Amino acid sequence: MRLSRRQTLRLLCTATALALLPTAEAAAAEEVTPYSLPPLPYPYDALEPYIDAETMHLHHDKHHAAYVNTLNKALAPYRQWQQLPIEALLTRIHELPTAIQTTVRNHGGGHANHTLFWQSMSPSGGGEPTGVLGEEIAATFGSFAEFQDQFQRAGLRQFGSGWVWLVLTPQHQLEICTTANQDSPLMTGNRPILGNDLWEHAYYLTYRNRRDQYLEAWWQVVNWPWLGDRYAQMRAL
Ligand code: MN3
Repeated sequence: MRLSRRQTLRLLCTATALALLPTAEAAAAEEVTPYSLPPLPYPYDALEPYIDAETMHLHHDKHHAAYVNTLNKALAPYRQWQQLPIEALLTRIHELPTAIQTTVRNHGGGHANHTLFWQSMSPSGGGEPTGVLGEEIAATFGSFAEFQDQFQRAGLRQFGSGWVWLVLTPQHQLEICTTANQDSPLMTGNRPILGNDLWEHAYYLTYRNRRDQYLEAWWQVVNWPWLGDRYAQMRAL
């Protein structure tokens, strides 16, 4: 069969389009999504009765996932910034293009804060910190009980959504502070050791409006051995 010039051209175009298809698919698959939702280090119901399974599902699978997705989308046109670990991105927030600063503050902050939050809890949590962290908390606040009291009162005082933190300052002092929304202590040069989520989504299903009860109960799931290791790493930086 002899093809007209027009038919040949059409065939070639179709062939070219077909040849391009796999390439386009490959490009889509290669789309860089440098930040990813870490799986929970324990089952969803592992922290009950202190934190209920439904709260954990919504908090991790919906809230945290949304922070990660929005962060990846916002950074898609900024390849050079995508290379940075999330902590470095937050530490250097003021160097970022202004177009993405707010998104990185809110959603990058949300990603980092929640990643630390999941890791700082454990079904076998509770008790008191030992080792260097235990000693430093006692030396700084007078006692572990006094530290807990100050931490809870700071968490209760924070108006609206935010976080209450135990941080290591650039002068290597332990301090309790709060941040609004999803702001990270990294944005002001502090290293977060431990943080509790003061957003209502963290406690409302079980504790309703009683943030004080949530703050009190939360100590039962705090993973002090893991935090002791984290403290050693933060001090070494
Ligand atoms: Mn939260």
